[in-house]
Amino acid sequence: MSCMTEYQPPSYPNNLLQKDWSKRKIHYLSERLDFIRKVHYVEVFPDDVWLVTYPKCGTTWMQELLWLVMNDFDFETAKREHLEVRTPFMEFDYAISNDLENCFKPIERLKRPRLVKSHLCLPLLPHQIWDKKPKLIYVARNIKDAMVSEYYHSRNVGRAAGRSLDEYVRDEIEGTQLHDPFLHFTEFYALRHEPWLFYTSFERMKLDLRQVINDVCHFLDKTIDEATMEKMLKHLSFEEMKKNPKTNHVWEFDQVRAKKGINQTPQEFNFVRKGRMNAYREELSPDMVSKIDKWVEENLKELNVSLDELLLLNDLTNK
Ligand code: PPS
Repeated sequence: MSCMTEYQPPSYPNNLLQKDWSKRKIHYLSERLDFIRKVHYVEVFPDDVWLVTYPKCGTTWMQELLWLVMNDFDFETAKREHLEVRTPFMEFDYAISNDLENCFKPIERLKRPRLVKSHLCLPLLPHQIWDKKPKLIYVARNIKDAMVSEYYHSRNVGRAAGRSLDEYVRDEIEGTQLHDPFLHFTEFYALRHEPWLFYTSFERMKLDLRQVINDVCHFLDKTIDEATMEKMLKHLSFEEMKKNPKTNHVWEFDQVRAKKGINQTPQEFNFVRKGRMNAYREELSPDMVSKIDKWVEENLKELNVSLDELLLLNDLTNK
């Protein structure tokens, strides 16, 4: 398992959230501290669009949606080029190359307006995000489904090392720095009414994708006609994305496997895997479900928010 260490960035988003940031524990991979220091100073443009999520919360789904909305619904290019090349994951290049000099080149080379993906929590993002306030989309998901999804992802890159799903999740709960995933969600949730930020959830996308597409178009000042909406709904459907080689992170996984010396693609490999809400119930043992429930409940109680609120399921009329 990767080793996390406590880390303090050079400055905090004091202008966004008023809280005692000195007490906010932040953890990052100990072997990547030089990288995370450099992220703080990454240049951000006012016309950027940033997609930020905790891992396995529906990033890829929203990424494809956003890229299409931002690129005049160019389905042809979307079907021709890998998603992660069209809209890079900021932390990816360094994880593969360990090259501090060039690791931001994939986002620097992008034609503006850029669409950038990141899994970093609010205070670890480039500080120009909170100064320039580019458009930012945040997608939350039930942490239980995200953890199960992460397990299968880890297996694909040789990280789960013979552990069962229950064992993996138990290790995550015990090893995760308490609050980390919850603070990731709650800090963006607290900003959900900011005009430059669009906060949604995997669950909202599952329940009403059409509405989310409409909301995103509105947020990005774009229009969509009914025929294009129908094409979007089909292209973004689970069935289509599952069989689309350009939305299954084939390009990224090939590099990860090459770096780790994994020669074979696992037979069951498919990044777009199950795509369901609450599927964790069928996969985890009842004991493990109650253990996670307790963990979630304790954390959210301290943070004074419910899971339904974080997933925007408490009030389906609330944007
Ligand atoms: S990552 O690696 O953090 O970027 O992963 P991320 O893209 O955030 O999350 C992967 C999960 O999203 C599901 N997915 C979808 N669900 C429904 N419909 C569509 N079109 C879709 N595309 C991706 C994917 O299957 C992963 O969830 P699980 O639960 O593993 O199926």
